[in-house]
Amino acid sequence: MEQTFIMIKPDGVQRGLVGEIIGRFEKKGFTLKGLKFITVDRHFAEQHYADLSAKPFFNGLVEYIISGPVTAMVWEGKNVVTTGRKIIGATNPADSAPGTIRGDYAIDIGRNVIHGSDSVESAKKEIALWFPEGIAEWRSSVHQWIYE
Ligand code: YYY
Ligand code: MG
Repeated sequence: MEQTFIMIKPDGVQRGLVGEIIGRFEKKGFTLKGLKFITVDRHFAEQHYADLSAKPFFNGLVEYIISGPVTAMVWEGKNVVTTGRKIIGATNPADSAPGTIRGDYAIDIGRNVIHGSDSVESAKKEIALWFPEGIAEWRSSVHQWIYE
């Protein structure tokens, strides 16, 4: 089954949005497979955002991500990468639809509350980076009530 990497950024943690955000993924029917609450260092944040290292906002982005603890998660389910991105909303909260996490809880692009992998390939890379120890092996007992 497909997996994605979701991270509640330091602003989402500071603003008390962890429970709300986890609830949205849980209620959708996705399965939580990994979760940790950690502050990452500069080198780690630069690795996570390596693809964006040439962008003018890269340094500010790294400063933001290391500014406090984040909630790192692995969620599993059919099409969870694409659907997770829809739940999160557009990168710039000014363009995120109401009902999405960024549309409901964010205003500035540099404080957009949450990260979600943009493809199955980057999800695999990000899960390996953030959860080198591996993730939980379990199957929800409501699986048959979510999938036909
Ligand atoms: O995947 P997503 O988070 O929606 O956007 P990315 O293009 O991967 O950029 C990562 C991160 O960088 C974004 O969530 C906010 C920040 N950022 C920015 O501060 N300014 C931009 N013009 C573009 C992105
Ligand atoms: Mg991205």
